[in-house]
Order: sequence, then C-alpha cells, then structure tokens
Amino acid sequence: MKIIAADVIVSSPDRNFVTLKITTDEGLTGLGDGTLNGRELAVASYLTDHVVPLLIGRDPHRIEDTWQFLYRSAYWRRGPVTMAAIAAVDVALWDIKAKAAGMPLYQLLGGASRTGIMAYGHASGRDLPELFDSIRLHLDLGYRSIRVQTSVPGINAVYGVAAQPGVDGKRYDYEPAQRTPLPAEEDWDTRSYMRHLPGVFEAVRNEFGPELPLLHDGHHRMTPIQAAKLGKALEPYDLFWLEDCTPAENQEALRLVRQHTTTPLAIGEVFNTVWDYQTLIREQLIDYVRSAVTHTGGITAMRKLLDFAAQYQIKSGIHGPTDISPVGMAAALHLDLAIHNFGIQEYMQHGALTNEVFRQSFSFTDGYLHPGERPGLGVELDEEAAARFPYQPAYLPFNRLKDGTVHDW
Ligand code: EZ4
Ligand code: CO
Repeated sequence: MKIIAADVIVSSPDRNFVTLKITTDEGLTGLGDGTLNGRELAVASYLTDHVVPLLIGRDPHRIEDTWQFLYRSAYWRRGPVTMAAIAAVDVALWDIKAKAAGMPLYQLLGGASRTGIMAYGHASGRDLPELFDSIRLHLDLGYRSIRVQTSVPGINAVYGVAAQPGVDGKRYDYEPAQRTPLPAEEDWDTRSYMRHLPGVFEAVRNEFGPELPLLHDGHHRMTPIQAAKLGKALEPYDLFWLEDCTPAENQEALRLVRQHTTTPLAIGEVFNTVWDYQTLIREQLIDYVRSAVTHTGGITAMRKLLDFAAQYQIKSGIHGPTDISPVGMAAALHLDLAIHNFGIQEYMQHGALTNEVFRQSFSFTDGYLHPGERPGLGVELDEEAAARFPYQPAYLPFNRLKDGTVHDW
C-alpha cells in the first residue's frame, strides 16, 4: 500500500479544528487531529508545507518508521506545533492500519482491558447554588465523576467557569477560546483563590456526599509552596486529583509539593513528549499523566509514555477538552480501552455543528465511554460540511494580576 494524498482540512464549526486526511492507493483513508488551540494555522502550515510532501509514496503500514523519520529528520525536536503535526500523521496511519485489518483500533493495541472508560465532566458555578445546579446537570447527563471549578470573590473572570451553565440550550460547559481579534484579558489573585476554594469543596462534599469523585484544575497558577498548601487544605475533601497545580516546566518543583500533601496530582496537558515527564514519573511526583494524544505525537508516543508511567503505578488521565477534535478524542478512547494503567478520561461534549462535520461512533452510557466497534477510529469527516465552516481567528485568554503583571492563565 502507498500513500497517494494527504490533505489538511481546517474547519471551524463550533471552534477551529485541524484535521489531516491521508489517502492510500487502495482507497483506504485515515484521519488525524492536529488541533492546537489558538495556534491552529501553525500546525496546518507545518503539515501542508513540510510534512505532506514527505508522505506521498510512503507505505502507510510503517507507523513507527514514519514517526521516527518525522521526529528525527526535522532535526528541531519537540514543541507543541511539531508534536501535534506528528500526532496527526500517526493517528491517521493507525486509522488506516486498523481499517485494513477490519478491526477497531483498540484491538490492534492489545484489545480491551475494560468494558468502559470512566469519564469526568466539567461542572462550574459563580456561586454555590449555580455550582450545585451544574453538578446535578452533569449527574443527569450521566457523568459519575465531576471536575469542580468556581468563581472567586474579588476576581472578575476565572478559567473554567461557564457563563451560562445549563440554560437555554447554550453550552453547559466552558469553552475558553474566544473568536476575538486579541486575547481576552482576565484577572487573577492567588491568595483570594486559595482562601475561597476549600470552603467550596467542603460545601460540595456536604451536599453530594463522600462517594462522588471530585477533581479540580489549578491551571498552572500556583508556586510550589502555594500548591503544597492548597493540596494540604483540600485533603479533607478527598479529591480524585488536583491538576496542573504549578506550571511544571520545572519538574523539580513537584518534589516540594509532594513532600507536603497526599492529594493526588495530575499534570501534563501542555507537555508534548516523554521527556517533559522524566523526573515526574521516575521520582513518582505525580499520579496521573494529562497529555493529549493530539499534542504528544499520537498513539505511538502516548503508548510509550503511559507504559513508562505504568512502571511507577502512575495512571492515564488523557486530556479531552473540546479543543481536541472528535478524531483526537476517538484516538484517546481506543488507547484508554487498551492500556492497563487507565485512570480516567476527560470528556467535554462537542457541539452540534462539530458533530455535523465529524460523524462519531463512540457511546457514553452511565458515565462510561466506549469507542465502538467500527474498523479504525470510527470517525468520519464530512468534507462538505467542513467547508461550510471556514477558519475563524480565536485566542485563549490571558491573566493579569491587580498591578498589571502578566500571570499564568
Ligand atoms: O484550558 O484545553 O483540563 N482542561 C483544561 C482545558 C484547557 C484547554 C486549553 O485549550 O485545562 O480546558
Ligand atoms: Co487542565
């Protein structure tokens, strides 16, 4: 088999997505996701201008060789743009291989290790009644694990808080990228946040009881000692995890956090290779790996990363916001089903327009996802629908402190 075409499709139904479609001389096609929120066109160009010409004529079955070729022949290694582009190719090739085998992809990864994939959803509120409503809405949607994000008195706009939770048919969850010509400016104060958050978790536990798995995302905003203090303060509320408590480019920072708290730690949605985790995994400084298949070099690289993590009883918590396309989500679900050290899967539901462009075949029943039994990833791209939604510039917001200093968002 030979690759005869590779097309990059940028479409913006509910938001921007970068999709790679690889076509073979035998008529099989494969899809890969290269969406990098707010920097989509950089990946599209990397693929169109620098990768697609290298793919024509290659044997699509040689996935490992193609991965190594793209990674090493560029000379310039790592980085979100490069690794998203490699991921798009890698996932498209796995889609083709599984279609050629006539099997759902998870079968080629070793088969199912479980019957369903536990998912968590995003609840949020500006105050406790709104937060409780949002948690109830998510329980009604079938979620059995819930991420809790809250507004903070004195801060105007906080990451993760949906403006209109569950009303009038609008999105019930949080979509951070905004179709604005400039990034939106939000504000932040770590001391107010740290004072407010434990009381919110206490109230949620009192309302919903001790069993419900609760998660929280710190979104890289604390210093190590602040993160240690927050982790300790949240211990009575038995979190499933505290995510991205520090920026963690400095992996050693997590040593300090770890010495002070038994709250489980999850990190890595902005990482893109196993090297970003080397100290974190070897020294057992985290409990969950948060990378997205889409941003970490695809199935091939994620499998190696998660196998490394497994040696230390560290589990998966694959990134699954709406800025991962249905193609990237499907790749995550096949991997989740196959690996032994599965932890939990983030699942924000895509909007109606996105589902018009991407025909998905996964299921979500009683809180558990399953990728389905179609050969390959199980996702089809409707290119005519995709063409109806051209690219629209959109940016993630950023934070400034009260004195104007730029802060992690
Ligand atoms: O802010 O994917 O845990 N989930 C997250 C996400 C990220 C977005 C950024 O594009 O932190 O909501
Ligand atoms: Co996060």
